Amino acid sequence: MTNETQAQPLTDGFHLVIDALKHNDIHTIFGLVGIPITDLARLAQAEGMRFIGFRHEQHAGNAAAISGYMTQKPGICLTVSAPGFLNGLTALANATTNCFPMILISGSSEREIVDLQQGDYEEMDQLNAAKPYAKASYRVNKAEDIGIGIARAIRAAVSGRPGGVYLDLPAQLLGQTLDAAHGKKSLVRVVDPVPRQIPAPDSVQRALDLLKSAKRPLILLGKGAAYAQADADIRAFVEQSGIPYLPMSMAKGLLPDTHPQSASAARSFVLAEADVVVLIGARLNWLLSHGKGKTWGGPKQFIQVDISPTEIDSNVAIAAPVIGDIGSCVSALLAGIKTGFAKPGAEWTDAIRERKDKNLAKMAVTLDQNPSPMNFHSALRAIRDVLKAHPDINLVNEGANTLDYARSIIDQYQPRKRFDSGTWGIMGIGMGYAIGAAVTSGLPVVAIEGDSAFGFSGMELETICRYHLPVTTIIFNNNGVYRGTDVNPTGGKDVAPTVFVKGARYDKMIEAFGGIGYNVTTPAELTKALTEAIAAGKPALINAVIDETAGTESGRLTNLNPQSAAAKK
Ligand code: ADP
Ligand code: TZD
Repeated sequence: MTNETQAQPLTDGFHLVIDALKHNDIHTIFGLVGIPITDLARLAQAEGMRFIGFRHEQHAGNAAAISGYMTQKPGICLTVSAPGFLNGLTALANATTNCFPMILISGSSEREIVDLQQGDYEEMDQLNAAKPYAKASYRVNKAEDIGIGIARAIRAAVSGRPGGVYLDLPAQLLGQTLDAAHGKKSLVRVVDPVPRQIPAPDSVQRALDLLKSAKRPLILLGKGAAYAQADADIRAFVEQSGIPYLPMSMAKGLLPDTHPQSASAARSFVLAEADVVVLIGARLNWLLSHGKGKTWGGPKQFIQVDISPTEIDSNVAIAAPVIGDIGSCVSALLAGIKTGFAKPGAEWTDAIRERKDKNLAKMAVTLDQNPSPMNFHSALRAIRDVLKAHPDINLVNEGANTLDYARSIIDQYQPRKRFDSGTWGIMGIGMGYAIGAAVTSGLPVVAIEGDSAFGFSGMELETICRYHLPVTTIIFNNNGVYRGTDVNPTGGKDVAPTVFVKGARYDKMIEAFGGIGYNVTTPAELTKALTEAIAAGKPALINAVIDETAGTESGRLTNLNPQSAAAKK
């Protein structure tokens, strides 16, 4: 582009956005086009970036978020204004809640019309709508500020506690021109976006002193620990301390689930009995019963390793906070135990082993059964056995019963390979996470989905087929939300609120887009279909017919239903 009068080469807002992203080694955009960002997407592709186009912005946002979690680089989601932005906002809020770094970039209407509420096409005050749900929100008004705007967004997303950042780009900004040399100079490459944050030595000493006094210590690994990519030191800390550990669902695989120190199969026992618990990148939120009550049994003291100082004492008093990045904190704790640490006594570790053996033996009996129709357990046994041979496969998992059972039955062997409903227990992450994981890793994905959970993002099967992604989706089809047997008490013609079309054939959905569909009713058929689908490396969907009476209402969260909670009082 040139300026006619001065014959100076020009650039514009479109080019500067692309240049700024590339300048920071960001080469993929997940999004959905329309006014005013279609040309931005076209240009990104023309300039060598990958643009993955979705059917709904929420799933593009989820793909960006999971990509951020996998790489420590913010995933980018690009949407149109108002409704497109709002669809993406769900994913941005979910990313912030889960501490995943992503940037939602949305085109917006002109300020002068929005601010006077004069009724523009898809008019909305997006910046203010984003603020409560994002870690940070910015608007760029001048093309020469695009470089600094993208730099701020990147730094805000990944530094400290990661989260979702909103970047508002008004339509007229994209068309603004600028002298090309000036434009080039305005780009900013973010230096050290994820700086190490070294813990204070006295905080490390306090934690070590407490740990050394423990009789029944326990390490609890959360997805912050997986995110931190400090895998070797975390493993060394666990192994050299000899302390039993529990992984939260997305921390599974940080150490292989088959590790002898894993206390997963004795979860209730260790949570109740431990006297000192080391939380590493895990919050004491609802997923951990807020650190109190029956789950946690007798008195205990906590050591909490986290990058966010305000996380400390959020639910219960923390005796020894260690604030810093997990890599630096764990390496300091590891150095501390190397200079002298007595491994936990046999009384504690033997008691855990006994519980584990008992629970695993009980589970083995359940898993070995072959009921007809197939139930959650027999189907998951089949999947578990196939996945054993593919330790590097990415696993996506959502649903209620489908989530709860798969989490405990399917072993993970490598870090950052399990992506699930996370902190909110949200349904709808399935196909977005699957696409994000496949695109980011270049490795196969298996998504284990409740039939209800799948419905939230099912249309993205077309996206999976369009980009030829090696994603196998397995639907646990039990004809409804939780199960398929509820009846309408009035005898009226509407089915019960939890019930779907009986005998639905989800496998036919993927066939519509050229993918491979399987309909299976036995574990043997499921084994065959999954083995074949993984080997083919092509989009596939397995409709696994599950006993419609097998599920429990709300999976394992029955206590959160108001009626059952009230009944307990
Ligand atoms: P889970 O759901 O697995 O229990 P959470 O999402 O509740 O895990 O907790 C993750 C925690 O990890 C958050 O409190 C977050 O601040 C922290 N965190 C994330 N990344 C890092 C990091 N690099 N260093 C230290 N803490 C981190
Ligand atoms: N909407 C959103 C966005 N998130 C939610 N968690 C829910 C609704 C409520 N919900 C659950 O918590 S689990 C679930 C819903 C609708 C679906 C359970 O049914 P399923 O799984 O078929 O996916 P199972 O295995 O049959 O229980």
